[in-house]
Amino acid sequence: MKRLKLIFMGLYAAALSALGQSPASQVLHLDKGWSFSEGGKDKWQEATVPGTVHQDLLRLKLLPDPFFGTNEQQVQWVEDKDWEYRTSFTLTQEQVDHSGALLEFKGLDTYADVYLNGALILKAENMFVGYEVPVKEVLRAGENRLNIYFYSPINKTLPQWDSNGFDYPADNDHHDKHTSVFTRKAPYHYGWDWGIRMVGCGVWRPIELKLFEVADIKDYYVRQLSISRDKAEISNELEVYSIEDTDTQAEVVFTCSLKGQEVMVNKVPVVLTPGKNLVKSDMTILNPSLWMPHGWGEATLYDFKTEVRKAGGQVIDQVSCRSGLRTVRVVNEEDKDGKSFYFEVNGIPLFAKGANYIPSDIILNNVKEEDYRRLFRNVKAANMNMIRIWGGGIYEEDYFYQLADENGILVWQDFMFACTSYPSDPAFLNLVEQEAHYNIRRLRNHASIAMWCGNNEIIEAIKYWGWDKKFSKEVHQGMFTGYNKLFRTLLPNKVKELDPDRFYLHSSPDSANWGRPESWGWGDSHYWGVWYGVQPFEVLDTRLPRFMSEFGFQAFPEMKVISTFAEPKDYALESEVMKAHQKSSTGNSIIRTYMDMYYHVPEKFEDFVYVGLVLQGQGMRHGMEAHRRNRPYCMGTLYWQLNDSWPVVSWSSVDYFGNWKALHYQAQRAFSPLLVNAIEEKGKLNFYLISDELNDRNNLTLESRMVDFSGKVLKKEVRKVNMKANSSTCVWEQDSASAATAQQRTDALLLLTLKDSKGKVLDKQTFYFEKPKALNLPETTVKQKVKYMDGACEVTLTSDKLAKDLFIEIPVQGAQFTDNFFDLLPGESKTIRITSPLLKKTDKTNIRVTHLRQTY
Ligand code: NHV
Repeated sequence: MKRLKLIFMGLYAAALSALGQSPASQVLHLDKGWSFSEGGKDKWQEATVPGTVHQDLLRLKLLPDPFFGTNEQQVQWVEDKDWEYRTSFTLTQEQVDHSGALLEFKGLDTYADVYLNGALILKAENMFVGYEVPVKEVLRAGENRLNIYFYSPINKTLPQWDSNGFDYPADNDHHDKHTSVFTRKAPYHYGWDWGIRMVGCGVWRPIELKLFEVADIKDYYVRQLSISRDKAEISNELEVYSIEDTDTQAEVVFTCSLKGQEVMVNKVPVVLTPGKNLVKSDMTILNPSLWMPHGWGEATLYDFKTEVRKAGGQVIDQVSCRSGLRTVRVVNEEDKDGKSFYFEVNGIPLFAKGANYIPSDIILNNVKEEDYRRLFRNVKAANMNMIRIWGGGIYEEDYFYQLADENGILVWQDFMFACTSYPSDPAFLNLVEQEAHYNIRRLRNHASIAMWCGNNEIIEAIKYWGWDKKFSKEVHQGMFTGYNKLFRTLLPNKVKELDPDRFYLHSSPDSANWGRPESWGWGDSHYWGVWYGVQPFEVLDTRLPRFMSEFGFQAFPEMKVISTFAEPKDYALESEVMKAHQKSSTGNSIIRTYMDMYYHVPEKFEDFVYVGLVLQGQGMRHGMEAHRRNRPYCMGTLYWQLNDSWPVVSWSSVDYFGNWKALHYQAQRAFSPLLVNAIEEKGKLNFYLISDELNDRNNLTLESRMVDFSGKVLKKEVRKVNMKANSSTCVWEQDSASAATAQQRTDALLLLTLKDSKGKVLDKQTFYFEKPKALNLPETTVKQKVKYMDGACEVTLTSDKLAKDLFIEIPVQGAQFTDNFFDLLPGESKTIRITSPLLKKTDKTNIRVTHLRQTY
């Protein structure tokens, strides 16, 4: 919901009064003149608001760069201090004469006492809610002082920790006293197995002063009652709060438009009674243009606007929102295999392709709109249609969901609870209720939001993570009781009350558990047998979920990222600095074990980093393809994890600086809307065609060409094939034994090309019969020709022999490559365009090319 902001300008006011109107409301942004001090020290320095205390301390060089070396330790003292923020602002007599004044705090992190002109106006205690405080009585003409006293979230909750009787099992909270569970603050601030610990505080979202007359709009809900291709039935539901003592005659105008053209206008006469008023108005939109997820068509958005007008026409308040018309049904029903889990969008089953999203930065205010735009460009480029906002982070910015709406990316929205049990006393439940109320109302108009989920892995944890042994029977039993209060009662009731058309899942996963085969057919699944269970990637072919909501594998970020936090002397897996950037205690040894299964493990650190990237990409790709191949049994795959919140070794596919790891390129390939996929299963070599398109494709040709690593074509087979819409079909099978000889298995590859009847290539994939370490990869020199330009360069690569998993490296963070981590085929010439505003023609930036055979 966006408020139309009237910026108070003399000229504008004069123009309005000439029309017999006066500006009814105005919004002042209180983002200037801030300073901060350690609590009680009275040593004030300039502050940025919105922002966080870490950001301010860093700007003033009072903290070392927390990402560098082992500096994380040097910044921990911040969490034990209180911090004060203050500013002042000036109001004219005319401004204070408005009969309504609301101070809106869109996000305070977390425990804060707020004083306006010396009066305590708010005690905040939840990072995830916005507060609205009526301040008419406290404001004055001239200077107004606003002071915010933030308490150390650690010290604030230590008494609770002391009296609790047991330490909560929040192992990602990197402190021996797990206080994070008591505080409604982003869990990942306290550390995670990919996260730096920086428990800060601050005004993390804007503060606005709204001055108005008569009434203000508290909420605008565009409820989609029923949507079909013929018509959309909408209910406009408005909550207006009148500050008048008596009834006010008014008119509410609801407008729906599409691309600037009005589609529907409803005018509703109303009598606003003092206090809260609800205004409802139904709308029917004929032949609506439906919102489609990425890959299925346009993500059409309608503009909904509502104005409350006084008799006489003067606008009292107005809000607008953009929303797409669509249906999303989560089909989670018992069937012969257990319990299905899939999304049906506009009546059509959707195979969900995507990843799990964590907050983009440990310092949230570092994330700019351009960063979110880049994130969604990356999501779309990898052919995704869904992301899961995982429960250990934050409820994202409005802008985030706006981009998801515009780009056709469905959002699986967790509530912010992850991997530990939580308190469930009345005070805590009350905080959670406010948080659910605030965020459901804030977000429910977004077409992109596909479902709500109570938490990440908590029911699984209470049942299976050994807490029955770690805690007394009574405590363990209490965890179930508390769980039911929070996730099976409070949150679903809030969703039912405020967003009744959306599906709620109490936890992800709901019942499937990777260690229990009998549970695999039941709902969504987090399969961690790959990685934690050190099982080969091939198990993903058969240990199939109904919907994979998490599976993952780590890799180091590439060397240009490592070099931002480590010096060459630290380039060793077990150096202090590298260990400070590897938060998974078993991570390095797991990577090495897998590398040994599939690759020659290189000696050199730089090569280990490179092969690790290749390993992560290829292994995960194997899983994504298995999941797609096995639709409709399995109907989605969201890998762990999309992004990073600082430079670190992690499961991400895009690193902190926006560089794609090999995994992101592999996701792009594996998620291709039309995919050719070969796999050896039970003595057969099977060829699958997998389509996410909504129309069949007929009269296609599938060519399988066997090429040895020097480029000699050994075999060529061409088949006429059809590709069924929105499905996976095995179109061709061969006996493995006849498909390739023993020597061909190690010395040749299959190049699979799918073409339409006009010869246009629809997809192209390579297939190897053996693991990389069993292949007789040739030594070869890759020749490169580079064309430098401002903002871009083009590299043309050729090689006489196969150069497998070729990686092009340039020392520019966040540069975009049209392709990378690919197999350069013998004799092929491939041109890659690299773009970055930092590239200068005259710099002749160094371009390094590595391929697998060079690492042993
Ligand atoms: O460890 C990687 C990720 C986490 O960052 C994140 O919390 O929800 N991960 C692993 C698991 N879930 C998640 C699976 N957890 C277990 C594995 C093995 C035993 C117990 C738990 C994400």
